[in-house]
Amino acid sequence: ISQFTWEDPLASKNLLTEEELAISETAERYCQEQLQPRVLQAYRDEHYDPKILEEMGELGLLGATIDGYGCAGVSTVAGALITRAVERVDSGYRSSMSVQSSLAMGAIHDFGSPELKEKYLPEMAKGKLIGAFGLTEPNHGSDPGSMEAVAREHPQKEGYYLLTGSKTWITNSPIADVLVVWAKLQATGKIRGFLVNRKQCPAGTLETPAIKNKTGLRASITGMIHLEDCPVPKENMFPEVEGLKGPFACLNSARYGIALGVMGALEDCIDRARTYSLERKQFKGNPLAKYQLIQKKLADAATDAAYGTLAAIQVGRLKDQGKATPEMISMIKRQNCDRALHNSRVLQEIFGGNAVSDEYMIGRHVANLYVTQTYEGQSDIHSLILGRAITGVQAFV
Ligand code: TGC
Ligand code: FAD
Repeated sequence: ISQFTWEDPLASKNLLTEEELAISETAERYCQEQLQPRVLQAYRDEHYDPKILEEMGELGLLGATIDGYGCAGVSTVAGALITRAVERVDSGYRSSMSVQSSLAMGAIHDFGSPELKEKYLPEMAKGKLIGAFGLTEPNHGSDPGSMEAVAREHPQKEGYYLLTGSKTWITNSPIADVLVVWAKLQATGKIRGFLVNRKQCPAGTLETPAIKNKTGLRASITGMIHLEDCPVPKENMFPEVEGLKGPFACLNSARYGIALGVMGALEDCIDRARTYSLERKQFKGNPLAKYQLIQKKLADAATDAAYGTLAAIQVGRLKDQGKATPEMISMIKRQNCDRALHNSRVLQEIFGGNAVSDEYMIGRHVANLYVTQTYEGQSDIHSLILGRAITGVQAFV
């Protein structure tokens, strides 16, 4: 007879291959031994150590689902087990890794010319070159189709575009070597992707100031991208892809990684709340865990974590078979982020006043999970994507 395991109530491990289990263990060990001890100070100081990406690169954790170019070529589910391990420690660390792997490397891999792939992917897989992905603008977040960033033919220098515009809330931008920037080609009005190499930008044409004093995701670095007639060689424009489907193809992978990733943060909250409830005694020496209201909070959270994990594995399998639709990814991204945020907030109550101390770790997850529910499509935007698919009626405008 099988035993119920509170850490994995619906035995999701049974759905994983030997290779996936091994990758997950490697990632979990690295995260618990190397990242967990430094996250509290990093979050307090709002400091991101770029060496983390090099450490991840050495373990083969970056761009892990990409085949070739020094990447591991693992399954979609295995890639997301890595994000779950990282997010168990902190969503900010996962964010930095997701942008490197799914958004920057993913864009170059899916849409770059063979030369761009050879030139950038191997160094990015090692974490020696850091990537960023600039889609959101100060005036256009949920509606990136209205972006103002523009690329025009260089009037004097043949073979170059001049990029002008601003992007905001861009993970990794202050430390990025390689910035994937989406802008409208002036000649056609169509959105195109450009690889901006910081080293190739003349002084004053590219600025990437950090956004400081964040209330969440403080262990990652976030900034803006200001481009002022920045010359970019034409071969750095992604040759084939045009329109929003370029950035959204990359977002499908990143959103998928978040869907399983946030289950890691929620599981860490469950673990910590369970331990606390067994140790803390109130009323006649009883542990909090003895009280039914406390048990219900843990039961609700464990149920949502287990359901969310199974759903993510199912969509990951379909993705590898080419059968996952963007709506499926919207569904699991929305549901898992919403449930992780809601449950972490409820579990926070178990800690009483101690939840207010950052040393109990729970408040950091709650603050981070607000961000996960907001970026890569705020949950209500995913509701509208699903609503459109269900009714056939567009509700955005
Ligand atoms: P719509 O008409 O829906 O679509 C325009 C074109 O794009 C195609 N498309 C997709 N293709 C592939 N995958 C998807 N998920 C796609 N979604 C749309 C679509 O087929 C169409 O193609 P075509 O050939 O007909 O031109 O466009 P819309 O302007 O009505 O879009 C509305 C909406 C709400 C769906 C969309 O704009 C949206 O999802 N908004 C949310 C914005 C967002 O997610 N931003 C993310 C910024 S990056 C980020 O947050 C990184 S944080 C990373 C970290 O730190 O971890
Ligand atoms: P808005 O679009 O102004 O939306 C505000 C609110 O209005 C939301 O609740 C939204 O759901 C709602 N709303 C908007 N339109 C509608 C509608 N039609 N119907 C109903 N409700 C609506 N972007 C990048 O490109 N790259 C990154 O690396 C990146 N990293 C980020 C890191 C952090 C820490 C944060 C906070 C954000 C990051 N983002 C990044 C930006 C993120 O993707 C956007 O914040 C997000 O897409 C929402 O856009 P917005 O903030 O402009 O909100």
